[in-house]
Amino acid sequence: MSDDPRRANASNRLSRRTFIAGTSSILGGFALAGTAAAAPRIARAGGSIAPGAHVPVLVIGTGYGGSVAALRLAQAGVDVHMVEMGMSWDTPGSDGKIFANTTNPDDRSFWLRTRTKQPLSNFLGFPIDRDISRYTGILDAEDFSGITVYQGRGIGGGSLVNGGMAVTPRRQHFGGVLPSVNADEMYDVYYPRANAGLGVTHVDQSWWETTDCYQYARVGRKHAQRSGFPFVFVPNVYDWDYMKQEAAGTVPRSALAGEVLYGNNYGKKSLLQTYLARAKATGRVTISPLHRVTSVAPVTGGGYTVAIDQLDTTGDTTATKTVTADKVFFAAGSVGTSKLLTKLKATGALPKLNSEVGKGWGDNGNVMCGRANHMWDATGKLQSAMPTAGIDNWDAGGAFAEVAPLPTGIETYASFYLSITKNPNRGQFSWNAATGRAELNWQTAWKQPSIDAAKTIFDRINSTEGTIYRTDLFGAYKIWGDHLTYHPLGGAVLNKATDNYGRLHGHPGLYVMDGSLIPGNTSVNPFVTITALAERNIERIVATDL
Ligand code: FAE
Repeated sequence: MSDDPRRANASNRLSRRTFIAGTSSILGGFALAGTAAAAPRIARAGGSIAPGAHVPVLVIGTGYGGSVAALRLAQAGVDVHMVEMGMSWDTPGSDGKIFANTTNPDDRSFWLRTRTKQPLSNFLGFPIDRDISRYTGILDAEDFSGITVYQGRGIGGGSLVNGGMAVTPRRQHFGGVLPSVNADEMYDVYYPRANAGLGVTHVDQSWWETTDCYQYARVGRKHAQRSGFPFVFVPNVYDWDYMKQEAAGTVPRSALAGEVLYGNNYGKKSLLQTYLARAKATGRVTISPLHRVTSVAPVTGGGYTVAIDQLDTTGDTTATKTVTADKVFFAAGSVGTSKLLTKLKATGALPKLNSEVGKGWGDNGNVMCGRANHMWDATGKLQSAMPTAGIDNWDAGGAFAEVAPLPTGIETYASFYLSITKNPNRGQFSWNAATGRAELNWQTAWKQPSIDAAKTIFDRINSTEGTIYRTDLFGAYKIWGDHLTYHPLGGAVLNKATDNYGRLHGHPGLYVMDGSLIPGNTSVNPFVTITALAERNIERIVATDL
């Protein structure tokens, strides 16, 4: 990065615009209840794919799987076009910032909603959601029966909104995560490659021990260790030098201003600064933002027809395009890819997909909770929005709990956790012809194993500390945030819906590259595993299929 991260980000934005034009945790958000201030508008930059165009490779989605595929294909000399339903997020709003703050969501914050749907819906018992204008904002809170699935929307996918926790599963758990994949290869080659490609590093622990902004995490460590739980540091993709400068007051604040759920204006290395920047540098990758793929069907003689809706920032379709591609990579995320494939199989567009499509979907066992600390155990007014640590009780109790921030700007005397748990329940997508929608059959009651696993940690900590659960964060007297996930996985599971490298059965030239390949759980936060698996699969595909 440049010595001046502000300048580096500005120049990244500029070059990103050219890139697009060339195409012809973690935590809950807080806001005061009421109506949001006048909504900043973001102009979409650049052109887009032309109707009737033919491309060698079309990638659906620009998150982790899609970005890895695009980079490696381009490096192998293949021209790639990426189609992304979200915006390009390259132009500041009227407040001078590209992204809204977590404490003050506006219409940039949510995908096509007229009221925010913050993961933490209440504070001190009061509802905190507010009215906003309908806009193609950055965080989609997509409602299915029994669960709300949070996902990033825009070029960069989930990397725009996530907490940057870059966790490699413990090796002894890998067989349970991806049983058909050679673990030696993953740990010797593809996890290191993914971590390097993503810019993953550890926080400077001597700084962490003293800085105000990680007091909440030190309290989390103290409580974990006093109850005998292993407390582990986890790496992140945030630029730690930038965070130190934020703490010193020499640069504009981002993680220390609570930015995360609705984007980070500085400091976080999203895919825009890593894989997608390198893809751009090849000169072979172009992107159409605000374009949503609606259909993929075989063309007689080879290749595929891809139907695409072009959207405006209210979500209305302004044009419908049909293009052709020799090969199509589904990288629309677990939900996006599962919904598309379920629809395409059921409606006969891709009739040869097998019966595994839509199956094996899980929530990575996500469940949230808060604990009320004693008044002498303050967690701090200033909290970095980037988590750095967790409580690992996976072996004994089936839970890995991220010590998450509550960056409200006030002292809350609360400890907050997102637990990833060993939850065996799996949902399935199916096509509802009457509504014209793909539906997921999840039930909120299926979170009970996650709550039980999380309780193996927090019941004991509460007992040791003489503390209680917070009951004011998810609704009146509700302890568990069991209505949501940040980590959708599965729906087109590796070696079931696809072969062991992501090739969809029945339709040569169609591939799956994203979190839908992973059967429901990764035992830790998922994006490093999604990236490493994509690195493994695309290496094989480049070697044998091109
Ligand atoms: P993803 O990144 O979701 O990319 C899919 C892309 O496809 C998106 O940009 C979509 O807009 C686009 N798309 C979908 N449908 C279509 C369509 N029909 N046409 C065109 N484009 C489409 O997929 N994970 C971690 O490891 N560590 C964390 O700290 C962490 N924190 C998180 C915090 C939040 C609030 C959230 C929401 C997620 C978090 N995650 C975290 C999860 C992580 O971001 C997620 O697993 C990955 O982004 C999934 O990567 P994929 O490539 O599968």
